[in-house]
Amino acid sequence: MRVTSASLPLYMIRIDTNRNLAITVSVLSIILTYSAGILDIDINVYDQDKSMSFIQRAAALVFLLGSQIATAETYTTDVWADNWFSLSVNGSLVAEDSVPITTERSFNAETFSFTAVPPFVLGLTAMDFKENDTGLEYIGSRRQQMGDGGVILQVKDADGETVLVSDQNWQCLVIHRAPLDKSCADEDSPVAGQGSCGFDVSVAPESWDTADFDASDWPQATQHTERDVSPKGGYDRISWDSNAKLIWGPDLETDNTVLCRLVVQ
Ligand SMILES: [Ca+2]
Ligand SMILES: [Ca+2]
Repeated sequence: MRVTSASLPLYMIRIDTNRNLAITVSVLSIILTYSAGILDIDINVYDQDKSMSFIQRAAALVFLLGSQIATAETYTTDVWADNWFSLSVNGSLVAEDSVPITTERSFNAETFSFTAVPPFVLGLTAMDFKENDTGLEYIGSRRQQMGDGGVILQVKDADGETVLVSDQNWQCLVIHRAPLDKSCADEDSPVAGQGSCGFDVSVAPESWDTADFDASDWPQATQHTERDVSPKGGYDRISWDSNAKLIWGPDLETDNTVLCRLVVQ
């Protein structure tokens, strides 16, 4: 095509229109894919033989997103932890304790909201503070001790109804246990891995907080009494549902990091 001065503006408009359309389609597909990721929608499940055109896939994704957004619920959650927690939904982090675990006496309650479409998986990571792999704190001082943990959670729907709580229906896997012999706490110079100060540490299993993970061999959570945990620092600020229980691994003192999981139908 011979571009004359008269046809140039029209030509440029056409290029711009095509480019804008391409940019719009690209941006739209990024937003759709991102939204689908948040809502855990995989369009490939519906287009396994990849026979749909781009437009058909985009239209199907819009439809699926619309139906999912229509059923998405907003949940308000209260958590109190000794000493630290994080919470994920289907493997995506939704909240993290705002007080670092290294803060002395980091006992605090947190209230936050998340949006999810049932069924979904809640993954609660909870940690008791320890100075090192002895599992002890205040090492070398007169207060040298094992320290103890405990976490409680309740979730309310948009109407303010409590829809789930922490209790023995959760499953909790201990991934940091120390010391293996409690007499370690009485040693003058406790060293991790020596004498009574053995430890049992493992990494969090891959995708442990997603629906595909098989947690059938995980133990149930252990419920602990208020008397045993003696919760403080923000615990009384929350009006806890009577069914919400303090949970942890079996041992409040030597179980230092626990992964707790619940499938919400
Ligand atoms: Ca503690
Ligand atoms: Ca401990």
